[in-house]
Amino acid sequence: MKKRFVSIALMMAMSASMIACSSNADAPADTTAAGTEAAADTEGEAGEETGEKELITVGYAQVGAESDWRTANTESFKSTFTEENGYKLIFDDAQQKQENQIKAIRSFIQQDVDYIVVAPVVETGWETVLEEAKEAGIPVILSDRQMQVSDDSLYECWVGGNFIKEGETCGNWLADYLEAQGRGEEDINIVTIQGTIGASAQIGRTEGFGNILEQHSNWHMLDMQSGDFTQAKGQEVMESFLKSYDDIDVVVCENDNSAFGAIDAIKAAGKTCGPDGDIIVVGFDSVKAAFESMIAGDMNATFECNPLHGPRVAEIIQKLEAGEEVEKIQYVDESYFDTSMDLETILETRAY
Ligand code: GYE
Repeated sequence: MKKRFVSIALMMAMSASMIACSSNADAPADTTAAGTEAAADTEGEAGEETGEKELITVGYAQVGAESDWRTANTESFKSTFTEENGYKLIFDDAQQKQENQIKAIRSFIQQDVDYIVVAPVVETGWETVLEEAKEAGIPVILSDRQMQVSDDSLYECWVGGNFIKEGETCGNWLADYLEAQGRGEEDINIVTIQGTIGASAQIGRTEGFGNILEQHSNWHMLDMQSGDFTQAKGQEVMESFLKSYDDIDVVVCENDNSAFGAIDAIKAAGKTCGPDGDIIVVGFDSVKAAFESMIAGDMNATFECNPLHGPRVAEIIQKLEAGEEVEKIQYVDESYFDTSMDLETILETRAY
């Protein structure tokens, strides 16, 4: 396995030096030669092992199974990285614990996988294990959430949602919605059920919404607490908010599943929510169940975050296999949905 990586690294170094030497007529021919050599190496190795085309082994260190978004993300990887498509996937569910993810990455290194993909639970604390992967010559691709590392050559690239933008879209939506209701100047009491503290999706959404909050002196953030991106914790946090504050106008839930928990808590407390209710409920992700909740009149809006990263990561791996450059940071386009839209029709073709 490592032999193949060395060949690819060599190819990349060769093509980089060819680019540096400026364009000349020999360059394409040289590239082909290097490519053929690498391909021959790979085939030779595979022939010895299986007699068939060698599968690319990918270890995926997944966060957990905390939300509908996560389930869709896992499914996207499992249906993309199949043997039919030329891969062997080693999947690990870390149950939302960084220590489990670090263990999984170490085990991928031991198994000498070709690529390690990580959806990091939180942003910090990864340097050591990434250095171990680098020493072993295994490229690391980040997907979904980001990592803060002092040396960003420790990973190849990252693909995921723009969480700050999602938070800002949510804030701007709320401003327009209140304005349209003639509540633009009213004092608005807001609570936030945050995601897992330290996760990119929490950090970005809190920051993005905060950027818009700052522009509205009549908006008051009463409290922010983590619901860990789960329905059960979302419900617990909302129950405690409702006990502490009797005039909540808006609950910002940093994912749809925590919004579902919040809605249960609101109803259990004898209050109402949604477009005709006491409390405005917004979430992030735009999973199918959020459409159902909006159609039922419980939720007001959901800000999209696309979980279908399997094919995106496969494309990155194919580019790396071909010795091509990949963009370091790759954002996915996202939208939002609210009850002013034809949600039934959108739901019919919704992929997650
Ligand atoms: O919003 C949430 C999940 O990191 C974008 O993680 C992801 C978030 C997503 O648990 O539902």
